[in-house]
Amino acid sequence: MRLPLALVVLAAAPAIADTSFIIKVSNRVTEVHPSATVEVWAEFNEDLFAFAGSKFDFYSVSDSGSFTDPQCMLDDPGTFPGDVSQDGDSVTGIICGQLCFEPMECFGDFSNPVRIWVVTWSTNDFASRSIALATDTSVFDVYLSSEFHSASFLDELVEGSGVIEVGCYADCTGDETQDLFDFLCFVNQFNAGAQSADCDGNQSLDLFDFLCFVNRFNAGC
Ligand SMILES: [Ca+2]
Ligand SMILES: [Ca+2]
Repeated sequence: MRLPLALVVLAAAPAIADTSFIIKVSNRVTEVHPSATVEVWAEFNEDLFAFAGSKFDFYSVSDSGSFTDPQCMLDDPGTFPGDVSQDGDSVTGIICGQLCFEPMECFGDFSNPVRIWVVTWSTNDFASRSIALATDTSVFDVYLSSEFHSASFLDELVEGSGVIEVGCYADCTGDETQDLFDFLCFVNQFNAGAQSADCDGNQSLDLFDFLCFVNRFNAGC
């Protein structure tokens, strides 16, 4: 049986990736690791050439921590890392982009997804909670081809969302109880080489981190 042409074309079409912001959080925030690095990545349809630029605001739903040191990771003189609000809960007016004009050389980062912005979030309140993160975007442009024609993809953009987990270090599972599963959680992180397993904060993972975790567990949350 022959399929109608339209169906054949549909079946052969490649999957279209989301045009979206992705938010990555480096670690759970605890008294041992009181800050986390938060990254915003831009992802777009793989048929397109490169990320061109964006203007957005960045929010957390919390008044118990704050952002510092925002940085646009794209190396272009037209970029602006944003203004941290007085309460530290948001960064507004972020502009990150990479400009290319023919016939100039273009020295942009043409990765997809591409890391475009980084900020540090920290607190001195380690009560167990989840901090919601979100982008609010007014410009999102992508280069269509290597000839550097860009177009807005704001209508297709999926805004970024993420979560910072905060809690007591010894409650590794974050369920607000201390039990055997917290030891298993720590061992898993240790075996995975996670920064969060560096209990004594000396930038290496060894037996002393186990002893440190046992001490913190015994001290309680
Ligand atoms: Ca627990
Ligand atoms: Ca260590």
